[in-house]
Amino acid sequence: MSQIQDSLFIRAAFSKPTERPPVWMMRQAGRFMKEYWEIKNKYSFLEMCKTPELAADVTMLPVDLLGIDAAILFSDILVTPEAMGGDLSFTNGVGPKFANPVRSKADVDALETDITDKLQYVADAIKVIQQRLNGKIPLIGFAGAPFTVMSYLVEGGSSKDFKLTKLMLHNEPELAHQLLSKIAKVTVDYLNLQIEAGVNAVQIFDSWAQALSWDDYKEFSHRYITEIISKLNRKGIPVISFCKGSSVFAPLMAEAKPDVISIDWNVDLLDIKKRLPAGIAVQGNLDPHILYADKKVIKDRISRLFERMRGEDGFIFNLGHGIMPDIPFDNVKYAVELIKEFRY
Ligand code: 1CP
Repeated sequence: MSQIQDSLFIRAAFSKPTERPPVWMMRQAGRFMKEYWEIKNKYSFLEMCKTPELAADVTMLPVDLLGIDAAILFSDILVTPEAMGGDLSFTNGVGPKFANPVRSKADVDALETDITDKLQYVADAIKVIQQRLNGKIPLIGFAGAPFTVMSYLVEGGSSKDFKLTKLMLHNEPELAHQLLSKIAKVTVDYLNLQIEAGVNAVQIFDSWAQALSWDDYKEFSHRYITEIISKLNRKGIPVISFCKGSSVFAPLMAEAKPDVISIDWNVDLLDIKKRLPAGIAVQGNLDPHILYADKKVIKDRISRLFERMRGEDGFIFNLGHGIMPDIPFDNVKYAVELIKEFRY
């Protein structure tokens, strides 16, 4: 067996026995590290994503400084809608903006779906990262799920209530489906490009699915995630499905046949795992706010989660969502070290 297939992360993702849970953290390659800011102060965010050596430098920060069990490609879910024709900018303190939001049939028709050439820089970054990782730990690639990506295109940026996006789902469902189908096609090609370039796992981020009712989630999100997963060249590559709202949607998410479901912090992790079909691993689900708290609280909550999951195959330690930018680095390092000391 190759070194990577035998790693803690890949074994846990395929629900095989491990001596302890592997650990990585969503948004581990980011703003809570001063070393990130040393790079970010010199380049724009998109320059960092599009320059393979810089993307590799940032990807490697949590590998070298935290000793996590899996690396995640430094990029963003919004590089696919940018490649489709979105005029994207990131401004400090403002977040992402699309200057040309997608609101009409003409806007949807204008979006391109042949994007692999434009996203070649991601394949190049993956190759540089794999040289640096040198088989030490697996590399996770990722993309946004169609509904979450759609929300940025339609709103023109981040949103609190997804008013325009949901209005499109409800008043113009055919147009919404046309847009979601285009994003789904691009996402399949993009994830297969990442697999071809050498990632060892992929994660689909449906960060804002929680905004949807059960029926709308089924019709406008789940259906496209199912389509994407069914079209991935996934031999030996575990697929992780993440959404905020997984404590409700997980049984449905399982029907899309991912290998792992990443669970938010609203639910007891063992209870939800028991409600899923055998062979689906879970990832999660510490409330990221715990990492703001005192070390004794961090230790208590992490130990509690470990004890709850003790003896279960198919458990990847992670947060219920990403690390916030102002979480103290020391606390994150402490949490990772603690988890790495556990033994089943
Ligand atoms: O996890 C990692 O460390 C790898 C890098 C990564 C990932 C997986 C980044 C870097 N972004 C993402 C995915 C991403 N981007 C998601 C899904 C994951 C999640 O839900 O946390 C989402 C929703 C985005 C969109 C996005 N990118 C926002 C807006 C969030 C919102 O509230 O609407 C912002 C601010 C970004 C920029 C971004 N992406 C990544 C970083 C480090 C940053 C900050 C850039 C900066 O330094 O200013």
